[in-house]
Amino acid sequence: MTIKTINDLKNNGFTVLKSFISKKTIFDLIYGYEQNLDYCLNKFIKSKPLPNNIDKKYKLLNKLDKNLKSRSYDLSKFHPTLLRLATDKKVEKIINSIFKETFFVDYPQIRIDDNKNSFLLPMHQEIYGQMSKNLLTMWCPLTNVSKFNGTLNLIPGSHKNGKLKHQFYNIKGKKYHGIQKEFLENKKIVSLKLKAGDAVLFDPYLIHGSGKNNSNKIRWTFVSRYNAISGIDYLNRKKTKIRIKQN
Ligand SMILES: O=C(O)CCC(=O)C(=O)O
Ligand SMILES: [Fe+2]
Repeated sequence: MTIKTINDLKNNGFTVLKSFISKKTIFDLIYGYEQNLDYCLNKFIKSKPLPNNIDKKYKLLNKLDKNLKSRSYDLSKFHPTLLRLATDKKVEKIINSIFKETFFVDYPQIRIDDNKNSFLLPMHQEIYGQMSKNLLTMWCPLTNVSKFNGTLNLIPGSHKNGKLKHQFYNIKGKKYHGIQKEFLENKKIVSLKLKAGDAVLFDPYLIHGSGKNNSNKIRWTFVSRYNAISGIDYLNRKKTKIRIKQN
């Protein structure tokens, strides 16, 4: 498995680990978020029962109080279930087998993508804003994903061109860092079709972004980043900030 993983990463810039996350872990992550939503919804709804699934709860909170929905989201990355998965023994083992050196865990998060498509990331390279040039991102769908209901879009092999020029794009009133359009010309974008619990590990220079969700179910995704110590300029250059600048 590790040889295939390493070859895939080298040749394609990403690798898929089938059924990497257990059903129990997925349940715990979603349930942790659901309790966060329940707490917020209970501020508004005292008498009637809450909706019977997490998608409905998220949408209801969004309708009742967008700001509170955003605040509950801000807190979600600190939930123990996310920190536990990000530092899971199995995850640590595979990252160790690739890096073979000390690394740091950063930015565990849950993504929530519904068909409003308000948070789609344009095609980008992960490297900007991270700590190490030797970086791996772990991207795990918690629901089944496809081109139809939104997924990770990527250009296989695109990591081989190294760091490419980015710019800021204004999308739905928000500023997003994305690759300059010229690098996407005549490139074939692949939309990964995966099952809940599969995991993708990818290279910091792989061009990737968000696929649109056209379904009425939310796409729930877990993401975390692993920074190998040898690629961290913060330890080598006095004037360098901890994160690689977005420019
Ligand atoms: O899940 C997605 O839509 C893309 C996630 C991504 O590229 C990121 O979080 O950096
Ligand atoms: Fe990304």
